[in-house]
Amino acid sequence: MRILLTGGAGFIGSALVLQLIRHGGHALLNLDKLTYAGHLASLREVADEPRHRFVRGDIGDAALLARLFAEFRPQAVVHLAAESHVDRSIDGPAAFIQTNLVGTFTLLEAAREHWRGLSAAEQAAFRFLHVSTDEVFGDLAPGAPPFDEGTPYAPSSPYAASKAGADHLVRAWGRTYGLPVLLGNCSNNYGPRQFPEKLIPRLLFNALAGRPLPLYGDGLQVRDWLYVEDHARALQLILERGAPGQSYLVGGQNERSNRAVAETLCDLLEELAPHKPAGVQHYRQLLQSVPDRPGHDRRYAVNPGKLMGELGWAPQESFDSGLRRTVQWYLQHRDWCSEVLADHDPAQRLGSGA
Ligand code: NAD
Ligand code: TDX
Repeated sequence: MRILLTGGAGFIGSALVLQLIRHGGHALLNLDKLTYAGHLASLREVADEPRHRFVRGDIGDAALLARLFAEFRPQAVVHLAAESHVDRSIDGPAAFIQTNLVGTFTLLEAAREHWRGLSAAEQAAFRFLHVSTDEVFGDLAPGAPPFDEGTPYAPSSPYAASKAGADHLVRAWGRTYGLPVLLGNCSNNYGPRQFPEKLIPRLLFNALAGRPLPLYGDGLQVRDWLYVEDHARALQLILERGAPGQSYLVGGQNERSNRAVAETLCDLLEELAPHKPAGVQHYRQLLQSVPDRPGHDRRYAVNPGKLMGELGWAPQESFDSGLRRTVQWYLQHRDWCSEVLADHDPAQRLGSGA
């Protein structure tokens, strides 16, 4: 399949590019703006791959999209480009509205225009897969059953609201115009190549540099963690075998409090990075409570039963094995870390924890 993929220089996008190139004969056109969150260093493994072409550009640029659709003639679109960090959405929501809502609308219109020009058989085979989040469902009460495909939307943060709006646009383009759309709503991902603003890489980078490990509020908020390669495998399955018009919840059934995640990570670092920064006896001593995130959701949890039952997906990593692989990856890829941090904040450097 010829796939136009957006956001493929980001964390999940780069994992999906690797997955689609290694498994299946797909050809990819990877459109990414290279914001602070996108890095060509994350695509080094496909740098010489003829089936992968990278284009730097904005999903909100309608003229660029028209040209790319005409040239590449994609048989599918996989849409991951987004502003993805909740804290940034609280500090400055405008970019989230622009990319996640207006950008998704612009991409849908370009895809619809292209799709209208296809033969009936090509139209039926075409797919628009929108990559979304469990955060659209909002705060899950303690003890309540995990989210499923029927859970009503109730987003809390500007980020979550912008993703919820994008989901609604995608469904509307399916229902009103007949575009064959699919949605994947996934829980918190972790793994290699995640920018160190998100919980796990932030704690990891700070621990290796001997800096405090900030836990918002009481640290007892719960997230449902999934290793990023398991998400990439789920997305490939949904793309290749999902039924148009359907959404699929994706999650690893690994509910953990943030404090438990932080403590497990500290214990892994004791084993894998025993030479600690000056003044650090135990990584756990760096844990520090800081003021809570405004509007912070206490719990997310996902029931992936439909994806498992209908498409045969099952995660391959447990939380413990995935976290170990993640820490090992960061310790072995100091070049990636330095490059990404240098792009972002030259004052920050990784410590010599390994
Ligand atoms: P990320 O922030 O690591 O990557 C986003 C990518 O999109 C970057 O490469 C960035 O340069 C690109 N981008 C941003 N604005 C763009 C624009 N206007 N035009 C073109 N490219 C643009 O995000 P991620 O964690 O990889 O998330 C990918 C997708 O998956 C997002 O849609 C996100 O909402 C969703 N998601 C993420 C998680 C998670 O835990 N990280 C969970 C569920 C769903
Ligand atoms: O320093 C921190 N300390 C802390 O306690 C950070 C960065 C986070 N937290 C808490 C907030 C959350 O309860 O950890 C939890 C996870 O935070 P994030 O990594 O910011 O993720 P979250 O807000 O849960 O959103 C993520 O999962 C769903 C992704 O960023 C989204 O893109 C995805 O849609």
